[in-house]
Amino acid sequence: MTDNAFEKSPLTLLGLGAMGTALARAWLAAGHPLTVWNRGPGRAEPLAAAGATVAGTAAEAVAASRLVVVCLLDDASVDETLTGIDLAGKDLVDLTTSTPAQARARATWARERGARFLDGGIMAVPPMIGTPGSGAYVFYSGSRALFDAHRAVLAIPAGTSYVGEDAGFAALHDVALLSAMYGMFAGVAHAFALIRKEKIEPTAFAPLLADWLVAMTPSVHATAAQLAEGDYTQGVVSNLAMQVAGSATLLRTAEEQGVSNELLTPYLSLLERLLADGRGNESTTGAVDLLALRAT
Ligand code: FVH
Repeated sequence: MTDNAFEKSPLTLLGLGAMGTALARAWLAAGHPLTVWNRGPGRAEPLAAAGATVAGTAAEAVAASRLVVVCLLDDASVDETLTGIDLAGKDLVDLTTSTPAQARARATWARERGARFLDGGIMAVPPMIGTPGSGAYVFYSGSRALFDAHRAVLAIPAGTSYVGEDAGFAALHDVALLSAMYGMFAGVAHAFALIRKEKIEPTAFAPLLADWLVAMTPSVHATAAQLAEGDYTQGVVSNLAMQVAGSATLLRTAEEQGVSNELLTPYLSLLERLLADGRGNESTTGAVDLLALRAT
């Protein structure tokens, strides 16, 4: 299935929440015939006015197109919506946030019903969808054939990044990036808490903090290189022994400022364990292995 200047490929979208509506608007704006369905009433009307065909049931919506995109609240709602619907011959793209295991199970479930399956992890918020230059993209994993067949239409709302045939990989990449983001949010919360009671304007402090975080991002690549080499002493600038010694100042400053250390201590205690293990000349990369060991 390919796009050309005269005939845009049709598709179906199930789920018209904030994200589903943004996706729908992007496809409609690009001229793709779009059939939509939403569980509750009201959300489809503005899209009908923009040219969408509104299906009365999920089954009707699925029957309308070969390419069926699902963007619902969670995997349970996908199950509730699609159970009992004929999916034979369909290309099912699930943009609902799920865990890797849920995505793999959904891929098997779809294959058993005669459908090709692609899972997606959306790296964007709704206003970024269909907005050129916003940086929005979607991780995809699962059927490479499905991805190749519909690549052009999938690329309309956001960029695409195919990360492998393993249907769980899109969710895994999505969650890994989101988890790192929450680590950053935690650090930002701690930093603002430290200055909270002082005569320091948060808005004056913000650019200093943002610039510092940007300056530190090359450490992501340094960590990756050390993990790939298996040598955590390679290119170390600030070794673990120095960092653990310095962390006492971080903890004490928080106490002086009346700030809880509850966000900081879990990470610092991993570094202390590495130091106790005689790894003071390494970088902080060993924390990755401590976390991964804990999970097994
Ligand atoms: N919005 C965001 O910022 C994030 C960005 C990253 C990706 N997420 C994920 O996208 C999925 C959809 O998110 P959303 O923003 O569209 O979510 P809502 O606005 O809350 O809409 C939820 C839709 O799901 C429908 N729904 C809920 N439960 C059921 C069910 N049991 N059966 C059928 N449909 C169901 C709901 O329908 P209704 O309440 O209007 O009837 C909405 O269409 C999500 O996985 C995010 O994690 C968004």
